Amino acid sequence: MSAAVSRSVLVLNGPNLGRLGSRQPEVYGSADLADLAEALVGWAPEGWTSEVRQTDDESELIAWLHEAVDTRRPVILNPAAFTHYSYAVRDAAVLVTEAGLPLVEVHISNPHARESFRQHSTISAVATGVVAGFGFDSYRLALAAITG
Ligand code: DHK
Repeated sequence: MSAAVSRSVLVLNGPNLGRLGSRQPEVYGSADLADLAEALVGWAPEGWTSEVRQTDDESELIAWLHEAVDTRRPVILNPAAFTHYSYAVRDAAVLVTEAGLPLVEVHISNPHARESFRQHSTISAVATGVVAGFGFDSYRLALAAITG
């Protein structure tokens, strides 16, 4: 039997998401990651917490996924552009789900309604589930799926 799953959710965000608030607001909205972290506090059920992180660095994102495995934390992952080409992030995501931990892939926009290069995800096939196209509500829905 595997160890218990933590109630502290890692909310990991990939490249350029540190620019939320000013980056293409017509696509990504005008709220930033601090607003997301605050919203997640309100969305978390009693006894659950979340921690929002962002990096433009693929190796740092992979290290955080390894950390999730080692500390048995569920993951909400917006891999941003890494979604579309990173086999290294995919391989790290597999470690999370194969450890019996939920990993929900999220996107603020709906990549399927955008450029063709965004319509392939290396992550989706190894994620527990995917939520896309609902703005920051994509994260709310992912949190609801994890906290059940
Ligand atoms: C964010 C990005 O930065 C893009 O590279 C993805 C995703 C879509 C989002 O909608 O959150 O294509």
